[in-house]
Amino acid sequence: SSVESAKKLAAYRAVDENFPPAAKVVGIGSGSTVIYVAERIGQLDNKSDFVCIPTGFQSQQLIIDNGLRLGTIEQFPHIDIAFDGADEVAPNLDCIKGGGACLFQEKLVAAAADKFIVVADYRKKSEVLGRQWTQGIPIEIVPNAYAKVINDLKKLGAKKVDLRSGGKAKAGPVITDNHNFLLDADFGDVKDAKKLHDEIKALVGVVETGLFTDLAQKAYFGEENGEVSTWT
Ligand code: DER
Repeated sequence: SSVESAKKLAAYRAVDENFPPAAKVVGIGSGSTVIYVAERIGQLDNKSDFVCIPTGFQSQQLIIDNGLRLGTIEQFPHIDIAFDGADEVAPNLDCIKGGGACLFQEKLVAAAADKFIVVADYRKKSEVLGRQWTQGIPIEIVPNAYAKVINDLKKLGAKKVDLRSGGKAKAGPVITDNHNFLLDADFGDVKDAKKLHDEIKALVGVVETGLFTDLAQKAYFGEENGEVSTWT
């Protein structure tokens, strides 16, 4: 499909243009676009020169499946470059992430990286966060705080807050790789992502938000016409 080829185009171009020859520690994100990042890095002939740090179980499996060396963030708390997908990207490179429920370790790796590159298909480009991604801002919380945090988010202005359900995959709420729950909070257009992040992060019970601000240096978008565009 044009979406899948757009993801691959963005991922391959991002790796080809940014992978440092002397890289020692590389962050690998989660989701379906980053699959192509791991695939492209797996084609490098100096694979034994660096370790890859996962952002969850799926990411860890990507590293293993592509014959890459697996490291932990405990061993390598400083990361040279990290690649990850996003659910939505604004022109200033603020992102909404967490559609895949991996936002905590994704943000930990992105924050530990000298360089953080976002790879996405054309659907993720947005004028204002919250306009293309209408499923709400993913927020990781400590499980027993969910009722309180839902109330707090509504007081902050959220129009709707859902405890993310496992759907057909699992009765009851999604449990993250960090053994927490996820809320999806709809705040409509997010004009100031940093301000909203700070307000949400301050709520007792919140572990981390899917608002990624001041983290990405560059975003690669695979376009429907087979081109790749970038925002910096
Ligand atoms: O959860 C995330 O932020 C992931 O990066 C994911 O949502 C990216 O989506 P993708 O599967 O479209 O790459």
